[in-house]
Parts: sequence; C-alpha cells; structure tokens
Amino acid sequence: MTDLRFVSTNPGKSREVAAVLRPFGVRVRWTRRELPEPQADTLEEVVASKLDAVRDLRGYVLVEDSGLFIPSLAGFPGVYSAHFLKVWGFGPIFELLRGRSRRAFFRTVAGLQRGRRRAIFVGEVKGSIARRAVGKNGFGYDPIFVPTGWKQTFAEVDAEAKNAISHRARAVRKVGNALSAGRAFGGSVGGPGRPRGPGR
Ligand code: ITT
Repeated sequence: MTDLRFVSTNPGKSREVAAVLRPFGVRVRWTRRELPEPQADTLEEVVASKLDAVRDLRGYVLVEDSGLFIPSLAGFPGVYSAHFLKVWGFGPIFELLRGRSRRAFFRTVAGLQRGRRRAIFVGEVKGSIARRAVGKNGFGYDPIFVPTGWKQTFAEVDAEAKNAISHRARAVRKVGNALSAGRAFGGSVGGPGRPRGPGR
C-alpha cells in the first residue's frame, strides 16, 4: 500500500481520486485545505502554485486543477470555471451558446509532489454542453456536460461510469500507473515495492 494525501476543498474530487487510485494499491487521505489560485492563464500555473502551498506536507501529495473549456467561447470558462460557476451558475453559458457550437472539453492537470520532486499528469474528455442541466450526481458542471458518444450528462450516471472516462480519472490513472511502476517522477523513486538501488 502506498499512502497519498490529496489536498482540495472539493469532496467530490476526493471521492473520485480515491476510487481511481484504489486498484493501484494507493490509499488516499483527503486534506481539506483552500490553496491559492492566482490569476493565471493555464491550469498548469495554478497547479504549480498549489504545489508550492503544500510543501509543508510529507510523503506523496497530490493536488489538481480542472476546468471546462468551450472552444466557441474562446475556451471560456476554462481556468475561471470555479469562480464563474459560483457567481453565475449555468445560465449565462446557455445564453452565450445560442447559435454557437456546443462542443466542450474538461481538462484536469494533476500535480504530484514528494519532497522537492514533482510531476504533472494531464487528462481530458471531450463532449458537448447539454441544452439544460440534468442529473443529480457528481458536482460542478456535471449536469451540463454530455461526453462524446453519450446521451446522458455526467450527473445522470454513477461515479463508476464517470470514472471510466473522465478527465480527472484519466489524469489520476496516469498517477497510479507511475506510482505502481515506481517511476512517478520520471525515474526510479524507490516507489511501492521497489528497493532503491545503490547510490541513489
Ligand atoms: P480545489 O479546492 O481542488 O481547487 P475546486 O472545486 O475549487 O476544488 P477547481 O478550481 O479545479 O476545483 O474546479 C474548477 C471548477 O470546475 C469548479 O467549479 C468545479 O466544480 C468544476 N469541476 C471540476 N471538475 C469537475 C468535474 O469532474 N465535473 C464537473 N465540474 C467540475
């Protein structure tokens, strides 16, 4: 078993991350902490500052930042997804999308850190914005996102179905693969079950 601490304010994210990492033999502990999210152009920049803010935590620490990107709105709400949803809800998105392409994608950038080492893992899922909000499961924009090839929103299916294809699950499975291969930081890190070689 490998222990990993997931730092976020969002319990929905934490449940998804724990379920995705369990099969890799990774036990996830959730630390609820609000991390600085500076005004930034990319999720990667936000993740870098989140990682800076968890330097005090030992062992494997995971943070992530996610967003919903709508190409016909120049990528909006993107890095502003959390703030926009809190202030405005879904209404303005439906308004803005009248007569525009409803194509969208979710993107997650996950940042893993241990001591001074860090690595970034990215996951995306393509889909479109529904005509109205449907479904009670999940969180955030789940009621308005229909993955490509699906007829239902993420909020209409159970956690397992969302985790099969979601942006977060795709990023976090890369974390699980890297940890179980003992190569989370691009080289041997003496990871789970792997003895460290001499001189490392
Ligand atoms: P952190 O504490 O981890 O930052 P947060 O909820 O603020 O939690 P983000 O800034 O990464 O997380 O989230 C951006 C917004 O996108 C926020 O409104 C989320 O609810 C939403 N979001 C993120 N992942 C989502 C998902 O899988 N499905 C639907 N909405 C999601």
